Amino acid sequence: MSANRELSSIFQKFATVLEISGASGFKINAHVKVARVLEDLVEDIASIKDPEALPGVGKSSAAKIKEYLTTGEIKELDELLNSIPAGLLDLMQVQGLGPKTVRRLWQEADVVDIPTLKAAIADGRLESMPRMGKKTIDNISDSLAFLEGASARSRIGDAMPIAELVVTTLEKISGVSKIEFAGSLRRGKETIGDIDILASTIEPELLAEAFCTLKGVTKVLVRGVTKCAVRLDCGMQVDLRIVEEDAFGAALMYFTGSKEHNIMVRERAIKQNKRLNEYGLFNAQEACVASHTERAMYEDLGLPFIPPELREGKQELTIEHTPELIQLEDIKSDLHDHTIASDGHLTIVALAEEAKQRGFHTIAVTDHSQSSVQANGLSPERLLQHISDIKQANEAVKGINILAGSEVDIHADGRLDYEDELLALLDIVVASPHSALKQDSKKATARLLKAIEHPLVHIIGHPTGRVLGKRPGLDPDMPSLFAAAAACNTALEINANSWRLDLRDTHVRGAIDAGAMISINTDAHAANDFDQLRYGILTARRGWLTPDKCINCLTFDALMAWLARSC
Ligand code: DGT
Ligand code: CA
Ligand code: CA
Ligand code: ZN
Repeated sequence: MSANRELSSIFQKFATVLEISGASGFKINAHVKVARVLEDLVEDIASIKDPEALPGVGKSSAAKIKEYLTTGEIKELDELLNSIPAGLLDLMQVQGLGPKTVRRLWQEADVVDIPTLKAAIADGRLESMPRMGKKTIDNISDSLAFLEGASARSRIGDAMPIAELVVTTLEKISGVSKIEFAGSLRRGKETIGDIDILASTIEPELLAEAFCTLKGVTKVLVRGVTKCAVRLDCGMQVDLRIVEEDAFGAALMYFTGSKEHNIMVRERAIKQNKRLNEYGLFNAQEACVASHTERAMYEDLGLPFIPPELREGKQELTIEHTPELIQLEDIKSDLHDHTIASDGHLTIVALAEEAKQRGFHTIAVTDHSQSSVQANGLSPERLLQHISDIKQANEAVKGINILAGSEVDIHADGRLDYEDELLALLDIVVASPHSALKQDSKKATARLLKAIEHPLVHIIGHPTGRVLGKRPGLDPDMPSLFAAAAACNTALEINANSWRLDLRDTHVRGAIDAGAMISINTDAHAANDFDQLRYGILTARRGWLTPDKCINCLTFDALMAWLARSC
């Protein structure tokens, strides 16, 4: 983490702890403001001599910044943290609990951590608190249950960079000839139980030593010359299996899984009078007929190479040819992105430059609409000004097309957050649900259908509004949405942000089977959000998406024609 971001999150935490402690609103806001300034700061804070010169940073905040940069801590924050029960901060992870409520729970119901919160719900203490309705308590219970169910697995956005770092670190160890990650991560699942790494080496002791002493290892669970397992400080477990180079393909296939896929492939081998395991594929005479590469293994079984993302034990063994699944390089545009006009961190021009660097021919500026107050959504007047600013930027920046768009809220009843006359002025309209995400399935279906059928809507953004491990989102009747999207030629988004991945893999499959078009977007609020595109691609591939069904793969002219489609 850069010093800017690290400090920004420390000031955010400072503000939270102040609020829990009952500090004045003025003091809390001052800390929130500094957190924002630091997050948006382009230069490295460590290189700034006098932080007080930054707008929004006062004398005492500047002193804290300096203290942190020189000592690595802020004494006042440490003292403050020591003055409140440590478990109160854990409560902040419960969706729907903010610092104000946490303070009330602590002061009025003796709640100090998650276990005492559960006890307080169970024994009725919460219910007896003034201004604490049954609905609020039910929401807290739901969030607690969701938090528990989700905590065992990690999001792919957290696991992937760790696995890649482990692989790039270990491939430099002397003797290592092959190393790759396998398991659910290689299959691109949205959450990962543990990271599985496979390696071949002529010096297993050396590799085991390097693995067990990797940075971040807090516990060595297994240490041997064929298998090691460690726990990292982030809580994730990493398994390493050291296999013979000759059998790398067989081992990679086995440990990539899924278990269900392995079972199906093994049954196929048995029908052919062969035996399949993690060491190879063997014929009736026990001679190894394939083990080097996965491709050779599948070929000998009479199968095309099956991309890891399809190996879920579904219909993947029925394919005759390897499908040309979508790849990162196929994406030529990003059609859902934010700027400083709403809650993004980039200007229109900076956003366009980022998109250009990534080889896109088009970027759509789709800031939030008026009802998204917390995201600084644009009033109709501001949107009109924004459209003209975007058009101006489009003239000024060469080598990329900038579309004027909006991410317009879909209200609970399906109405859109701007009048049609205003929406008609835009190049592109992404309509997304942001609020009322707990409405029942019937209402959610009607709501989304109305948006899909709206003639000015091009894309439905993050259709369910789920956030992994935090909230389940809407639960509409997906097949009827897919059918409507196909009929109206409205694209459904795969929001590539690894917190969302919405549509999810199984939805993508359903949508394209129904004939709907897909759009994969990063929903970028900052430059590095573009790096999340890969997770959207993995999700798309798990849904068997090919580039011809994705509007982000169209050429500029074809995209403009698609946007102008009548429906
Ligand atoms: P995860 O870690 O829960 O996200 O999911 P995976 O798929 O990575 O599962 P994991 O780590 O337990 O095992 C890695 C692979 O090893 C798995 O995908 C398939 C293979 N494997 C593990 N246990 C078995 C088994 O009992 N039978 C078969 N056929 N394969 C197995
Ligand atoms: Ca695994
Ligand atoms: Ca494992
Ligand atoms: Zn957005």
